[in-house]
Amino acid sequence: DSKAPIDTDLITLTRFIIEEQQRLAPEATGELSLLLNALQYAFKFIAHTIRRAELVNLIGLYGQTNSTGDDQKKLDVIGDEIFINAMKGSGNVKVLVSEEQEDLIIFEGNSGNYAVCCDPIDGSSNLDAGVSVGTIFGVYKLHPGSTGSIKDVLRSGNEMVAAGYTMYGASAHLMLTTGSGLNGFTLDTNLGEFILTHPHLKLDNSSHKKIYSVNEGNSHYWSDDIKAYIASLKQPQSDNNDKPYSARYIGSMVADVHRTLLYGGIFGYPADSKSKTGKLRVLYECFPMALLLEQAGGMAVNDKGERILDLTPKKIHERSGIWLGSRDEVEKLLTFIKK
Ligand code: AHM
Ligand code: MG
Repeated sequence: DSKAPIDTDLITLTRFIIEEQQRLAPEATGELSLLLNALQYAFKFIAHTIRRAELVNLIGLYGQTNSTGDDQKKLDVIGDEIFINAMKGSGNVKVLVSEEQEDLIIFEGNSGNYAVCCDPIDGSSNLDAGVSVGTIFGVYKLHPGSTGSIKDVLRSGNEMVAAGYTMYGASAHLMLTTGSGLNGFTLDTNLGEFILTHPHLKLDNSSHKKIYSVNEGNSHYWSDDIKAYIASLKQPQSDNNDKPYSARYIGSMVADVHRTLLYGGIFGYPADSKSKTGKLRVLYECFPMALLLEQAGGMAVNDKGERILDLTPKKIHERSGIWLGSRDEVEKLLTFIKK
């Protein structure tokens, strides 16, 4: 056998992007490919910075609060700067929404045709404990003739042209969709390349134990429907070897969604009587994750059971309740909330 003992024909993210463009949109300008390249640079930079954080004293609070009143971490600020500079430097991005910036940013010097919405470091309350965090992003093409305005991002989730997240865990994992399926990449730190490791990822409904993922500390404030739904999951299940569901909640959306993509189950952060609009943000948390889940064959809905991607936010930092997971799990939830 002349085959080398290692794979010498790796599909890097750059190769994947070029091949996918040739396959799906040979007439495209390549602008989106360049933008995805700038995104992967930001992910590598953030991954590297998080790895070094404890050593170079980046852990802890920055001493300010961000637009939504959270305490900002030093790494939140640095991640935000890395992301903004990468998008500005790409030349392809005209409009940027960041969780860490109250107002949207318009790069006047860029002639690009894209708008990006991002949470540079999601789950940052977990950072000091070394738990996985991530960067979430959604990409839109500017409206025809637009030179960059808020209207380029306040639009239906269906209009996203790309979305994904990078989870900074034991390895850095990038999950990406440009609307034709979901593909997963793992950062090889020695090569400095994201390598395709999870091609055409689909949610598996069958092979794993049943999992629900929600901050149950909020259950006192939940609606009766949600209380009844979660209570039902704690009963032995005939389709789960007569066992109840397992509870798994990391408190870092990227990590909870990543597990849901790989193991199945359902993740939720519903609105409740205390947080009446929910916690997670539509543009850079709910929309990208909803698109990834749908591309993997799953579903994502809000508290009313409406499809997340059909929503149109009115403000850039708008929040929504969200439930996402495999199709059968979300459909079970719908029987409780659509009564
Ligand atoms: P952040 O963007 O300020 O980090 O907050 C979002 C995070 C999500 O990653 C996670 O799903 C959620 O907040 C956890 O909230 P809670 O601690 O209320 O369970
Ligand atoms: Mg955040």
